[in-house]
Amino acid sequence: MISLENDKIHLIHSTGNSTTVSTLGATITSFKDSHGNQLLFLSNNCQPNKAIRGGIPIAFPIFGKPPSDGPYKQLPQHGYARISNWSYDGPIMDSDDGVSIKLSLNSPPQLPPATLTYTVTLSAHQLTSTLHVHNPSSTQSLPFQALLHTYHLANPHNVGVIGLNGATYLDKTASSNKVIESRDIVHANNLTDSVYLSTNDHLQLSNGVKIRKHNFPDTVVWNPSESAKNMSDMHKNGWNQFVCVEPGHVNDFYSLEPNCQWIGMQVITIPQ
Ligand code: TA6
Repeated sequence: MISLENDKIHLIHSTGNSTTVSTLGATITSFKDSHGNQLLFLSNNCQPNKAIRGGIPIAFPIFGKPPSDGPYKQLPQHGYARISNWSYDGPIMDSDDGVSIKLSLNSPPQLPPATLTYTVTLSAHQLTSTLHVHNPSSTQSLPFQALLHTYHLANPHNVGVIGLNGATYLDKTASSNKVIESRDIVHANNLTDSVYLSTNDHLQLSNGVKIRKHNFPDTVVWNPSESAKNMSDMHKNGWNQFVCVEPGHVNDFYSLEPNCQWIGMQVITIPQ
């Protein structure tokens, strides 16, 4: 079932799983299993006219701070997608096989043209997010970065990330030194801001949640820890309630050829 409530779209699957998508940034703000257990973190202090703190915000066409030069230098951190109002384009399907919707957004006029389509699909055991980027130009390539900034609801002291062992990461807490990951389970239980490069498309949280990604070669693991006390939209101790595992293409800019499409996907699977 699909129901609309102001700027929110609620999807409910026949198993009882549910998810909610806000048109602000096409941000998924809730994902509950059939028992009503919430799987995504959402701050109690989200602020109007700011990106939603939690859920699955979309970073596009840049990740992190804007470049010092080029067409994106005036953009806010993580770009415009997560702070823009997307259009709800209606249902794709609504059956036992899945409940799926589509949203779309065109780039602001002063930026390189891009047409974004975002589909969210809820099924018996999975939540799938798919970002389609279309380059409408017939002459110019479209440079972009893209990332799904996913806040899994979990205590980072108890739940870690499995599947990163052997990957090289940039430790942004230490001037982005390159480090090779030697841990089987990565616990982001203190200040952590690691950009893992060319990672495995199959990751897992140690609580059983599985993450599969496609066309997102990189994975960011982040916990602001106590530094989050300075974040006005993070509730007290919120940083001890999420594990951010963010599939993205962020180590460089992807160059989408004229009239071409790119698709990035994340599938979150509930433990059986
Ligand atoms: O996810 C990693 C990161 O790039 C961190 O460096 C931190 O800036 C985080 O994103 C949150 O960014 P935000 O703009 O949502 O406060």
